[in-house]
This record gives sequence, structure tokens and C-alpha cells, in this order.
Amino acid sequence: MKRALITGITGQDGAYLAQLLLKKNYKVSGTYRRLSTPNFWRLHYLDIYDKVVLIPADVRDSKSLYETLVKTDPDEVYHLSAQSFVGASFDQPLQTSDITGFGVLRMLEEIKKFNDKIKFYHAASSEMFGDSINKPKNENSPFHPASPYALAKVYGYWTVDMYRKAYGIHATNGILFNHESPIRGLEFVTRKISNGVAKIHLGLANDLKLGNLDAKRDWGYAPEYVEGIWKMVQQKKPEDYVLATNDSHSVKEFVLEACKAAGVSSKKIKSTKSNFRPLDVQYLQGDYSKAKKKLNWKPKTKFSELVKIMVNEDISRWERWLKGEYFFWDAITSGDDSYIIAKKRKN
Ligand code: NAP
Ligand code: F7E
Repeated sequence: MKRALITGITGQDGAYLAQLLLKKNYKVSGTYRRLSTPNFWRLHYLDIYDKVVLIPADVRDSKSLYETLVKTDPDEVYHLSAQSFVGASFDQPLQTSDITGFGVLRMLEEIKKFNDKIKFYHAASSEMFGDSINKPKNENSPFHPASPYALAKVYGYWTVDMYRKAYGIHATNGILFNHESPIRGLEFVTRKISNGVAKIHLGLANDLKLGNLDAKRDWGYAPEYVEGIWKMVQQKKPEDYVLATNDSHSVKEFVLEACKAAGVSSKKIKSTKSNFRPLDVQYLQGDYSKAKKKLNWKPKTKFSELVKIMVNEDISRWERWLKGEYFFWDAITSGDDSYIIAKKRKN
């Protein structure tokens, strides 16, 4: 039985990857941060909480990473831990560099000491490309990072490249474009929209305030991307790969599709300056030709289908919860949403 360690197993990709690896008969371990309120809702939602081994560790603490390697003795390490929200990286640039950038260095250093035969995956990002010429980006496109988050990912990317060349470690950068799902964090724009229109549809909110509606992204469906991640790590020779859909849509288009799916007027969705970033990437579109050719990977879920999956799931959750059904879900612990639920249930 192969052993996999996932840092960031409590996040969107960590949970889907754990589910996939369990199906492939791996022994799956994952790291989580000690928080005052535990954050295992995604593992419960996918019904895999009791099927994985959970180990407390923080990527800012090398000792905890080394101890995790000793405890799990993995064949493969999927390093997904990050402060992954671009918006927050402008408010906390140093913390983001430490977690998202130096975290990669710390993990690779401990792997080098413990067992340099471990196969390593780093979750790099399309944000590294930033705004440049308006053409689809592949593995050879130059980087123009436009946020502290993107800078940290570029640092991690080159760290992987260096450890591969200097120490012969089987290390891979997955350059993933945006990928979304019903278990995406509530702060990311797609989930903010699906959750927002679901509440408007049910009369629980009057409107939704977003920021830059003109930004374009290449949005895919997360469960398909974790399959691509696993395929990268199985290659004989470690290389870097782009995963994307080769299609790009604006935030405005996402709003319109979501409103259509929920039967809500798009006039209720507004843009406010306070939700704009100091600097934003206006256009991102990927080119996954290499992954198609070498990994036999391709995305299946189209943009409008993705929007429907997310909107329908959020409407259904709100309906179930308001009927009194109990299940693990993030909105029940998020400030504004938990207040709506508490108020509705009292009435
Ligand atoms: P996510 O949902 O935000 O999950 C991030 C994970 O990192 C969570 O498990 C989080 O733990 C953990 N983490 C944060 N700070 C940590 C620390 N100091 N020590 C240990 N763990 C820490 O992100 P995601 O969407 O699953 O993305 C996974 C990875 O892919 C990230 O590295 C992200 O930057 C990258 N990526 C994502 C996308 C995308 O579209 N989703 C695209 C390109 C790259 P808590 O649950 O305790 O917060
Ligand atoms: O923003 C605009 C925002 O936060 C997308 C992360 O997974 O993908 C993600 O990063 C766009 C931006 O994702 C709101 O300004 C408008 O142009 O959903 P997002 P992101 O920044 O693209 C990459 C590949 C990663 O690696 C990251 O980890 O939408 N936008 N109005 C808004 N964004 C948010 N969050 N909230 C708004 O109200």
C-alpha cells in the first residue's frame, strides 16, 4: 500500500485529493493547524474524516514537518498548504511569504534530510504569470507576479526547480489555473457568488457586493484537477505542468450564469470599490496541451455546468439547513451567514 502525505488536507484540494488517493488504495495522512475552532468540515462533507490520519503541523515550524515525515514515512508528499487568498496577501504580505513561499523550502529541506527518494508535489499557481500579453499561458510563459501571493508562489516554484537540479529530488510544480467546487472557500469570488445568489433566491439576502467584475479567469472543476496532480507525481521524470480549461470568462459572466441558474435578477449584484485589490490580474487563460499529451489529462466540466453545480449545491444546503437538517458546512460558522441562520431558526 502506497503512503501519501498531504499538507493542507483541510482545504478544497487537500480534501478532494485525499478522497481520490483513498479510492486508489493509498494510506492517506494529512496535516492540519491547531485552531481554536476545528476546521474539518470538508473531510466530513466528503465522508472521509475517519479514513485519513490527521497530524498537527504548521509549515512555519520545520520541527513539526520533520516529525510528520517520521510519523508517516510517505512515498509521496503533496504540498498544498498555503495562505491561498490573493486578496488577503496584500494585507498580510510577510505572513503569506512565510507560509506560501518559505513553507515550500522548509518542506523540501526536511524531505532532503529524512528521505530524498520521496516524490514531492508543489501547488504552484497561474497567478505567477500575472498580467502580460493577452495570450494563453503554458509552461514556458514568463512570470510577472502581481501580488504578494504570486511572489511567494514564484519563490516556491524556483525552490522546487533548484532542489530537483541540485539534489535530484523528484519534485514537480503543478501550475494550476483557478479550479472551483461546492467546497471552495467562501471568500473566493465563485463561491461568494454561488452562496450569495442562493441566499437572494431564498429571500435571505437582498443583494451581493463584489469588486472587479471585468477580471477574467480560466475556471475549472476541482475534482478533475486533483486527478491531474496525482498523474504528475506518477511520471518517471519530474517536470512542471499547466492544468487549465483553455477557456476564460469574466466575473460578470459568472454572475450572469449564476443568476440564471438561481432565477435571480442580476441587478442585485453590485460592484463596490472597497472590494477591489490594490493590483489585480485582468486576464488569465491557460494552455494545457502538455498535460494532455504527456499525462493524458483533460478537463471535462464546462463553465456553465460548473456554475450550475455550485449554485444548486448552495441553494440545496440553505434549504436543508433551514428545514432543521444538520450537516457539516462552512456557512454555519462564517460570521454573517451563521447570523442569518440563527435568526431564521428563532422565528
Ligand atoms: P485552501 O482551500 O485555502 O487550502 C489551503 C490549505 O493550507 C488549508 O488546509 C489550510 O489550513 C492550509 N494552511 C494554511 N496556512 C497553513 C500553515 N501555516 N501551516 C499548515 N497549513 C496551512 O486552498 P486550495 O484551493 O485547496 O488550494 C490548495 C493549494 O493550491 C494552495 O497552495 C493554493 O495556493 C494552490 N492553488 C490553488 C488554486 C485554486 O484555484 N484552488 C489554483 C492554483 C494554486 P486551514 O484549513 O487550517 O486554513
Ligand atoms: O478572484 C475578482 C478578483 O479570489 C478572482 C486562488 O485559488 O486562483 C485563486 O486566486 C477574480 C479576481 O481568485 C470579488 O479581483 C471581484 O480578479 O476568486 P478569487 P484568484 O485571485 O484568481 C489562483 C489560481 C490561486 O492560485 C489562488 O490561490 O475575481 N473579484 N469581486 C473578486 N474576488 C473576490 N475574492 N471577492 C470579490 O468580491
